[in-house]
Amino acid sequence: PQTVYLKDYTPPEYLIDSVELDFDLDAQHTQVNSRLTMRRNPESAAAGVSLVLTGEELELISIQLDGNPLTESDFTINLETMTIQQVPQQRAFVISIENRINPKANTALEGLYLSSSMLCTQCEAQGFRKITWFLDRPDVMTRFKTTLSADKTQYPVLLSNGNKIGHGDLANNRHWVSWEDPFAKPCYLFALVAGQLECVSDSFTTMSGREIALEIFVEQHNVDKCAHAMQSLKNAMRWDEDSYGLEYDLDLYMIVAVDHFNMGAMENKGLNVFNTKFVLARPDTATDSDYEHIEGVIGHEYFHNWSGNRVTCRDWFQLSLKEGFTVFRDQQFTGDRTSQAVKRIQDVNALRTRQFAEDASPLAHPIRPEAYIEINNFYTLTVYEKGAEVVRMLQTLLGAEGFRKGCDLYFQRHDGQAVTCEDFVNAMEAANGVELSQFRRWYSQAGTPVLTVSQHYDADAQQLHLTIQQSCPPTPHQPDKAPLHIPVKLGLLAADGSPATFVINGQQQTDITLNLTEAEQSFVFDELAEKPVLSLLRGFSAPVNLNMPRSLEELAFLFKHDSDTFNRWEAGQQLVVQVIFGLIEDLHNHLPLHLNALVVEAFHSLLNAEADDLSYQALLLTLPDESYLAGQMTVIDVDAIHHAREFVKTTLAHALEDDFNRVYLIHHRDESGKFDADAIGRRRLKNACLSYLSQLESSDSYTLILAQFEQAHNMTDQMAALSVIVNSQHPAKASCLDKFYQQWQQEALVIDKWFALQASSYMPNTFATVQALMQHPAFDMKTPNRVRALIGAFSQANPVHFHAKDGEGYRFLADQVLALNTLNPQIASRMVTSLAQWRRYDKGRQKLMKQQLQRIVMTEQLSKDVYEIASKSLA
Ligand code: HT7
Ligand code: ZN
Repeated sequence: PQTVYLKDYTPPEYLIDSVELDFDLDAQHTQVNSRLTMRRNPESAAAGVSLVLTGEELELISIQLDGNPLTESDFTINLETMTIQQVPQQRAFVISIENRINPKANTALEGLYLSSSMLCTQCEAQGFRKITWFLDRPDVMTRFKTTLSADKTQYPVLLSNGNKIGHGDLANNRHWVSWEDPFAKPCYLFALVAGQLECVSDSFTTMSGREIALEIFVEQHNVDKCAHAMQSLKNAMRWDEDSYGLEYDLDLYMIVAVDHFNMGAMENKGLNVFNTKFVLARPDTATDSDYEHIEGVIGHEYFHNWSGNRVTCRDWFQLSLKEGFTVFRDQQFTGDRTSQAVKRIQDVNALRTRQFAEDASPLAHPIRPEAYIEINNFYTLTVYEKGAEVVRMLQTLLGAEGFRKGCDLYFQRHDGQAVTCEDFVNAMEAANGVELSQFRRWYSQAGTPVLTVSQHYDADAQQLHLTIQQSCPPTPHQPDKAPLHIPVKLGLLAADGSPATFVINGQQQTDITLNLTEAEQSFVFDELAEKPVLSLLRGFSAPVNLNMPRSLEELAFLFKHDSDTFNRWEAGQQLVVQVIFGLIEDLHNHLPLHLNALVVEAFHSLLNAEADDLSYQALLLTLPDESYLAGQMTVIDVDAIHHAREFVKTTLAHALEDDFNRVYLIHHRDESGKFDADAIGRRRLKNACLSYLSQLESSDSYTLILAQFEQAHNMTDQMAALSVIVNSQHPAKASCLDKFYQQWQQEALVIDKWFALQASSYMPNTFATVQALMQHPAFDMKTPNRVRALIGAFSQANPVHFHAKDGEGYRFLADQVLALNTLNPQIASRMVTSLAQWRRYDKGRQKLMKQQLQRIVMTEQLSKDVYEIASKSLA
């Protein structure tokens, strides 16, 4: 397969000023008629007179140039393109094409496809070329007029981008609807939807007083699960006006929820298409976290209207320009709507566990990659989540006001354009009169930097000396790294836990952002009468690893006193991490395990402290994930990690049983249907306690858990109980699982939870359960949510069983990847990434994982998607 390089970018040779698309829709035989008004791009330096359009898996019916039919000698078609030998160079011309496609045969869910009984499209990144021949690249922006015709009974609702400009009836029970989008857009933002859909409507009045119609389209049985999505949309629209001064531009905003979707949602202009998972919610079917994710994803897609649609990407290497920025915006939004402290911890936790692993793997790449085989493989944690961290660092460096000025200038300069990450940084510089040349390295350099910190307190001089060295491990094609511009926020604590005042650069302060720009830098903090405790990298001000020796006492002190909510949580995590690694060493040396009393004491005082943010309190009580712990080990030992972590949890449960019971009972009440921060926080804290109590495996704890399962009227409590039951020897396990299935078998999203819970269980026999679930009538390889729930949960959220010593987990995954390869390459390649970390395991597992990767790579007719991930993993 061919590699595409950023360095080879050239402007398009031709432009498409407008396109008229006519779809004669049918599940198996859809005819597409397109009329492209084109001209040569005056900015192109290329000399040729031929026109190359992209198109894949299309059946040509006819083609004309300026109304004259072309014959076979006028053009050539291959697997990916159509080349028309000669087109006018000095004037506009019209290409008219008729072609046929088969949506039902499209299991890759890219282009036009069938989801349940509705037709829908997914065009990002390069799906439009599976609809018709076009210039399928984001820097070709076109005005679209689309007419859809279809059977009136099967497809009563016909939607596309922009405004509805006409409709009517046709013979044979067919009808038509025309849509026009007044904004020029790249074809990746094109969408159409046709089906038997119900519409939930509302409206929003913008800051300038315009009334926008809001419409959510779902299948009839889901109408009662749209209220939260609608409210989320209105919250997002208001938030973007208040926070960025950005107003919606069309008169209509539509969202359609579909069962079959490769990702979370898609920001098509005026017609978002969503995975049902990020729209549908009712208190009894969706958890509190589902509610928060829905609001976050609705916000994310809405925010793309400016950061992505009005200002889009020049080429796909610039993907983080829209994705990193939009993730940053949705993180701010969710933080404002819920708790900034909790949101930041959740985001950093995900980043450190998953993106840091990607950055340390053979798949590491900069947030602006330089080469790809299949662009769909670059919708990564690095481009999205690390990309958002880079935008956050810009905000930290420029201050909230400076950052906003930079955003205003960016939108003003580039409205209606397809631009680059460089343009974004340029706007930040110009608006603030600063120079960010070194900062730009974050866009081109892969890998997670390491900050090695040493400190020395000079009592005589009343000074703290701090030295920070930065380095970055090599990543593929980047053996040597240059120093980055890293903002490091810090504060100091006095012995009584209060903020310590210090003097730096002649100024008295209690916190500061240091600018690291060199490989090694030293800082002196004056006027410190006593030795302070350092709280470094507050708010996780940069996506780096810290290498800073700390005593358990110091961590326990910060866990109690740090005023920075992120670092307080972080101190608790590092305290437990150090203890767990001590236990892992004991396990390796066959020594008996003991839990350090400091940990028990820290958790005891936490459980007895007053708290106003209960969700934050629940996070403070949660032990680091096994996958986070794995990321900290040179050679990952999944069994020892699991054993040591369980030992800590069980010992805490025994030592603090009364505290866990008391806090559980204080917060246990039926508040189903209440989604304010207090009610959510109470559920989170109570369920954190329940999880500890379940470790006791006592008849009292079994009774408590079963009662919660049976009496729950909301999915958060029901799932929390079922989850601990599934991960225990609870005698009612089989009957609870069965009851849950019977209760929810009509709700696909709840059944996904049922699959995922069983696939991620630590209990023995899980692999056999997973194999049996593959044969379950409700399992379907063509439904990505189901595949993620079963195969994804097993391979990504069940380290102990996926990494079983005999390699059965790896073999199973490779079998499924190969089955998915032909059905849905995007989903198949996502599944391969679990094998990419093979070098991090012991020799025996390395060999077994590598064998499966090799087996995948050697398979004939491998998709580009799977080939790229598997071959790069082996490199
Ligand atoms: N911008 C959207 C990306 C997306 C996507 C990419 C490849 C294949 C399928 C896809 N569905 C959606 C989603 C987003 O980031 O908002
Ligand atoms: Zn996005």
